[in-house]
Amino acid sequence: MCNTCGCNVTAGNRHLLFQQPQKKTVTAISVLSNLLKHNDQQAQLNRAKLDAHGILAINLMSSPGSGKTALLEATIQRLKDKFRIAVIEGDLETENDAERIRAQGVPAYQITTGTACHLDAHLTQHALEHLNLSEIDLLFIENVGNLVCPASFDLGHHRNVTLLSVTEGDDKPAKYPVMFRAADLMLITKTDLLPYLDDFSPAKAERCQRALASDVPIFALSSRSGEGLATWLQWLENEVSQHKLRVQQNQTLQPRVQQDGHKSHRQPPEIRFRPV
Ligand SMILES: Nc1nc2c(ncn2[C@@H]2O[C@H](COP(=O)(O)OP(=O)(O)O)[C@@H](O)[C@H]2O)c(=O)[nH]1
Ligand SMILES: [Mg+2]
Repeated sequence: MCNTCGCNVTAGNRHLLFQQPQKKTVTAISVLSNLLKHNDQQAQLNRAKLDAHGILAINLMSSPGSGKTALLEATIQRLKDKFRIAVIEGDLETENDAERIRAQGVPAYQITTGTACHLDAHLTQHALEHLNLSEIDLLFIENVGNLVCPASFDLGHHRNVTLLSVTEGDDKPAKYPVMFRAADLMLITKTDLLPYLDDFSPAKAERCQRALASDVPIFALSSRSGEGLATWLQWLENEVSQHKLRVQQNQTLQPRVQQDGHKSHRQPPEIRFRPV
């Protein structure tokens, strides 16, 4: 998990490490925990900025290749005349996904994290500076493909959407509970492939999600065939209008960030030394 492996240090927050007090008692874990605190503060600032512009921000999380960018392409094609959409893309390298989004005629900013396996609030802040916020209603943030770390970082967004494609196996919510517990909405994607996969059961995927005490909506869809997209688009439209009302009433919405995610993972086995 981020606080022990050190992956919560990114290009966006590395400078904060050098502002930490240099006491002898400072441990790697306390320094990394402080970074998480700084992340939360930056996330609150990001959310306040988005709210001031009436923007709803949705964080898409999943394994690499489960169809996040394809879903964004299909969504933009269908909603871009209704809402002003923009996208922040996160990958370790390349501008590929941002180019795919720009080809749909909406602005996109690509974050390349280098080695970091997730986005954080500082990287998001930097990306927000490259977008014209007064011309956006709906901002998607496509997180780095990873089923663990992205769930633990508040970016300043409002909703988490977690994708599970049918080629990944229906037990993923059981194996990666931290990620799936963070979901405000779960999407089962690539359903056009179901006829070729005899071992993926959407009902079992749903049971695994519900076993996490999660009562969030679950939609199944295919960006390729368009099947099931209408329900997702309707959910988005409701979310945008609810957020506009919230902002008018000076309220906001926090996503289900799993900061203490490591506590939900099994503890590593105790190390014992053989007697010599
Ligand atoms: N058959 C099928 N393939 C899909 C679908 N959505 C995405 N893909 C393919 O899955 C691969 C990864 O998709 P991409 O959107 O780049 O995934 P990301 O890494 O999560 O952004 C690409 O080859 C897509 O064409 C779908 O609904 N059906
Ligand atoms: Mg992508």
